[in-house]
Amino acid sequence: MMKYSIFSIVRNAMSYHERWERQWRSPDPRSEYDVVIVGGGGHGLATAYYLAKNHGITNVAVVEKGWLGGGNTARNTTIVRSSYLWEESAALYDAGIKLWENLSAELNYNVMFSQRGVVSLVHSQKDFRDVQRRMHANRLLGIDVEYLDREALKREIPILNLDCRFPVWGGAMQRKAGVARHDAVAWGYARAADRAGVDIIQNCAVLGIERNGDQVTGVRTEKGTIKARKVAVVAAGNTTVLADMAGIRLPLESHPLQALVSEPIKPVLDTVVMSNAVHAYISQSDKGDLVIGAGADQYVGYGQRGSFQTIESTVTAIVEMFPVFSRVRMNRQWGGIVDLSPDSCPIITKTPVKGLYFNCGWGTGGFKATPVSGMVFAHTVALDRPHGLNAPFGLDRFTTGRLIDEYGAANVAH
Ligand code: FAD
Ligand code: PYC
Repeated sequence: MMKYSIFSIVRNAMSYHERWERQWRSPDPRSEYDVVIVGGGGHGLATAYYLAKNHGITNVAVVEKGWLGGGNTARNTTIVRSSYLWEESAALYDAGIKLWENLSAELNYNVMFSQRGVVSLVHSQKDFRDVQRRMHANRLLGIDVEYLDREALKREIPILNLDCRFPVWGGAMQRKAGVARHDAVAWGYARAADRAGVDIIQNCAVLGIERNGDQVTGVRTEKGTIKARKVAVVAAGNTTVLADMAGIRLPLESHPLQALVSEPIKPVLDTVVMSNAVHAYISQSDKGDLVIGAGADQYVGYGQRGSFQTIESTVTAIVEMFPVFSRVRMNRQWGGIVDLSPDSCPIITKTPVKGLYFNCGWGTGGFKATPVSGMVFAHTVALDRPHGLNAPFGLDRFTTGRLIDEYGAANVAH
């Protein structure tokens, strides 16, 4: 694999950039693998990478029905933070931030992780209590969240209109939080996994999960049957479709979640601003576009679109908080299908079918967890037992009642 560096850029400039290597191969599927991963989003590709890197398992295929990162991985608004309420989730997401901090160097791929801070606005006494509770819980766990009052907020974000329809009282800021480049994450993991010997098979939907009694034996795909000792499903909004194929019911609902971006403008916003109360959030990409997100559409469905009233209420809220953007034109709008679990936490688990594993339920917040999700899922699949970080996130919590309620901390997108 060609190492990316200033020297490779110069060398390739000499040949008019016509000699860059392909980043990964496109092999035909073999008849059998040790592990088949269903879903070539960030989580599936990261799982393949950590299976190879941490467990030496390289006889692996990632089977993707579309193209890499065409699911939620490249449809999301890229917020990375660890400001969750409960110990179990804060520990998981904070371990994720540590992986993000070294990811570009580790993958030799610029994932543009930018720790520009994420602020959650407070508009009422209720918001204040929620945010303070979460902030104190975070600080006890060593997570860097601080409260900014109105004056401090105005200094941080001069263009924020504090006296909008729901006046802003202040906000909780995590400075280590930020954004990353979504498709680069998928591509960086794909390139590194391919290098380790993983076969990445695109345009190949899984149509069935094959089993012999209570043992998984492989997957039936558009390109034929592929045998596997283990099948690891990481299919986000399509998870329950795959679970049905194996005769398993999972406590998930699939909802559209949408986002929109504006035309590029000069840099005016250097932090991410979220408001739980008005269900809107905004950041500015390195390219200059305003990246705007909304609350999830309340109906279930698989259409990657979303409803007009959500766009309208989101844009209204953004313009009230940032009147300076009132004449900016929006360029594109889209939806992704998110897999919402009852406690807004992921499910990273073995199943009653031996050799079959699911990693799902990340809902509106899984981009930030891509590295850590891949790392702990690879551990679960390789060793047939959870990593300490994902042990609390098994399926059994829905029968024991040990739910980890992160509905509030899941933030604006709910
Ligand atoms: P995906 O990238 O969706 O990958 C799953 C893959 O499985 C897809 O590529 C799909 O094609 C494939 N697949 C499905 N069925 C099959 C099949 N039968 N056969 C083969 N392949 C199949 N999270 C954050 O942390 N921060 C945010 O700011 C944020 N914003 C968001 C904004 C929006 C608009 C959306 C939609 C989501 C947002 N999220 C955010 C959530 C985040 O995007 C997801 O949790 C995360 O990307 C899930 O990654 P994944 O790899 O599991 O899923
Ligand atoms: O998890 O922080 C988050 C988030 C913001 C928008 C969508 N998800």
